[in-house]
Amino acid sequence: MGHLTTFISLVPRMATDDYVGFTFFIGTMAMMAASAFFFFSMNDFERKWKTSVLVSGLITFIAAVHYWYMRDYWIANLESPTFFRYVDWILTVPLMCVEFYLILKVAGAKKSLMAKLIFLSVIMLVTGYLGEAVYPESAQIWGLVSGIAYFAIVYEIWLGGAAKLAKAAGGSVQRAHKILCWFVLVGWAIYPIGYMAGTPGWYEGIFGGLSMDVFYNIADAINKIGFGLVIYSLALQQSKPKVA
Ligand SMILES: *C/C=C(C)/C=C/C=C(C)/C=C/C1=C(C)CCCC1(C)C
Repeated sequence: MGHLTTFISLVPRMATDDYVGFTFFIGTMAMMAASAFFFFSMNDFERKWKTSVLVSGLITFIAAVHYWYMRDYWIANLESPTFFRYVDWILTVPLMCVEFYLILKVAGAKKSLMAKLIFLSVIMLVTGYLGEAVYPESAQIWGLVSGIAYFAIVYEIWLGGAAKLAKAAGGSVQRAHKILCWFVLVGWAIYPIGYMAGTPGWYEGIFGGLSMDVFYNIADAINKIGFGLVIYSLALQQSKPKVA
């Protein structure tokens, strides 16, 4: 009996109102399932689109691995896994920038567009990390700098060079680009809300004490899986149907 009790106590106890833990578990499973879906479907497409769908799968796979760690970290410490969170983002967000480049290549997108978006995303994430983890007393200033980099990304894809390329590409590429733009404008805007819910500042308390990680987890599921599905359906439209 003694042995049995020891064994049982190794299984973590989860509170039924632990929404952070709940969304970490769901998030892990969703990212794993999405990765399997993208990886297994990738060979249905022509070479060019295969790469795009592969990148969709890499984004959700990298997230799945980090969610696995974050889930464990949360269970063990009931504390925000900030380190794993940002390692995940610093890998996956630049890959999302790569997706913009890959779909706009048909209209002649240059590597410099990709480099610009990646550069802005790194500024956005590094300053966000500094505000969240290193200098929380000046979280508002770091958050502001991060927000400016975020708006520069939004500008580039909605109105800047990427927008012009999307227009030149026309058809289903232009439509997919537009949907990705909406993801960045609306879906990505959930992150600064999570940041405000979890860092000190004038905005403290306006999010009703909802946990930062709940915002981040919901946003990740929407953005990573949704983004991937937009790419998947574009690849589907662009590939000739396979002869049965
Ligand atoms: C898959 C992960 C994604 C798409 C993560 C995106 C993260 C952001 C858009 C974060 C933005 C932030 C701000 C705009 C200001 C406050 C600090 C951040 C890093 C939360």
